[in-house]
Amino acid sequence: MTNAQIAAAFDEIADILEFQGANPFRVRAYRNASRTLGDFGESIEALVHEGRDLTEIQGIGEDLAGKIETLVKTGSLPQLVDLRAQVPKTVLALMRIPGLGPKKAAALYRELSIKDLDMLKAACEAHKVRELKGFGEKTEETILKGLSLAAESQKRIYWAAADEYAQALLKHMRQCKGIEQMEVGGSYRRGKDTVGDLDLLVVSSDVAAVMDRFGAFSGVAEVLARGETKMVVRLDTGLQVDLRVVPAESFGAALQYFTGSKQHNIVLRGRAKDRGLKVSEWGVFRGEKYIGGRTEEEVYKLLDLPWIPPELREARQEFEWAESGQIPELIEVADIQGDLHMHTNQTDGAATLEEMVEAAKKRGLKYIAITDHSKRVTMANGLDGARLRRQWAEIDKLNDRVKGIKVLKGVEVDILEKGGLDLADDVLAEADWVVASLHYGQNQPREKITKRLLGALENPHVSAIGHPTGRLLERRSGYDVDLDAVFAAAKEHKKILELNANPARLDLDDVACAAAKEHGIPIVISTDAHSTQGLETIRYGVLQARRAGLTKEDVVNTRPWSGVMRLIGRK
Ligand code: DGT
Ligand code: CA
Ligand code: CA
Ligand code: ZN
Repeated sequence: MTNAQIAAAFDEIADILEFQGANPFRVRAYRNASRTLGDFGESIEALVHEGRDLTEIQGIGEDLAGKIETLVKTGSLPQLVDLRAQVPKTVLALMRIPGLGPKKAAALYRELSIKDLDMLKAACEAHKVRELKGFGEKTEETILKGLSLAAESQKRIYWAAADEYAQALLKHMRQCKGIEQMEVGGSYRRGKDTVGDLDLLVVSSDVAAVMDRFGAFSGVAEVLARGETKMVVRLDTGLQVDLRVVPAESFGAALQYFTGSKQHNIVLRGRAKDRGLKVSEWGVFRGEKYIGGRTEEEVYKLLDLPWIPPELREARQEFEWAESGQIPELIEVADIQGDLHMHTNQTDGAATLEEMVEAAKKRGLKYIAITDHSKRVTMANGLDGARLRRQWAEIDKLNDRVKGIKVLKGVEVDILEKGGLDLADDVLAEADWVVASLHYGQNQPREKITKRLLGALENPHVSAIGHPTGRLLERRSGYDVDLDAVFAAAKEHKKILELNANPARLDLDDVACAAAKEHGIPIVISTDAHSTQGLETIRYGVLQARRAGLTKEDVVNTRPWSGVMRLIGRK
């Protein structure tokens, strides 16, 4: 059982409890557990099998630890089975519609007896939904959009979850003798934020052995097809995995082809045609004659191109860059020197200030900013000016004591529904680093949301905007915001925009990050960690930054803190 699966179980418990109107703090405990487990760096299954004490994980008490053990050992959780039985399955699907969530789904079920997606669509189209308290015309539109989003993006998983499966699968396959080369291609290799299925490529002289081993991977629910070179399985979580066994002289060509993207491949085939060549998953050919394809480099070289990093293969600018020898030197995790967005147990984080600092230091970070929530975020026990100043006093003391890392006095200040910030300017003026984020009133019209963000960008104390579009992958599209106006204001007021590395956010996304770069706006990649494990999510952010074509220079937290300070005009 993967960490993602365990996290999903707790998330589902939270959803159903919230749907039933349970105590919000109980709901929150399951949500936090889900996040902690999802971010956790080691295999929880392995910890259970080693008999380790799970309460050592931050935010996991006796009760949750017991549930995790049951889940890992038996594959299911009685509490979740019970809860599921209390709510019709089709109603559970309602909650998953982007823009809905458990609370709204409960209202629809209670007030309009809406029990499934078809009824929901009909009710929206008949304008019945807008008459409910707390709903409006805008909500109806959001739900309809959400319905089509859900239909087209069925069962895509976060890249982070795909990575867990991919690594487990590779580990499993390495036990198979005779495998000469192996790689997972597809959207996974391109680092796309969500992944539809995994595409595994193998070179081996013993195809049958490879396929047998593949079919024995844990969690394979069904073998959908097994042919001479291709095999397809479906895991019990619904994820599909395609396997292709190819000859060594085709490995580069097959890896190139099955890495995609489809659009990138179409351009590549066009280039081949222009040169009187043909490229397929089997190699590069002149007429019937094979002329190469053992490595990807060879494929690209035969088409007069340098090798192109997989993250860039989306038929955006990569061919232009490749032709002119200007493929950006993409940022790497090792370039990151600081992390400027994280929470402690003063608000909704699981770890203490000291634990976060210790963990960051262990990761080799040179500086971090503690950015707990401000008071508007009541559910997270957000800080008012007085509590914040007390935390900052503690940070001062900590900096005297702890060597090798600088801890910055920060805050994630809420951008209020009515506009303006949640903390007074005289408080913000004392901070080293201020992230301004919007958490409430996300359904406001475009003009209003944009105005709120522009207001935050105008505030002289704000350093950066956190998760600027508010999207949650597969859950809700971002709020309606004029990003061009945000870019223009960020440029004018010399502000930084965040690429939130949380695998469910990745916000700004790759396309928006590339646009920000065009506008000359620096990006900060931040984990928004809510536990010490959360600090590890930085790699998901870096991967998205690579897809945006960002280099070390484009990302502010690759610089020493003094360099960041200069950029935000602080002394
Ligand atoms: P996914 O799985 O939906 O997240 O996205 P991909 O990109 O992994 O797509 P997938 O698994 O359907 O196919 C893997 C790669 O194989 C894809 O990126 C490009 C290549 N491919 C698949 N079908 C076609 C096709 O019809 N034409 C071309 N040119 N390439 C294809
Ligand atoms: Ca795929
Ligand atoms: Ca596939
Ligand atoms: Zn945050």
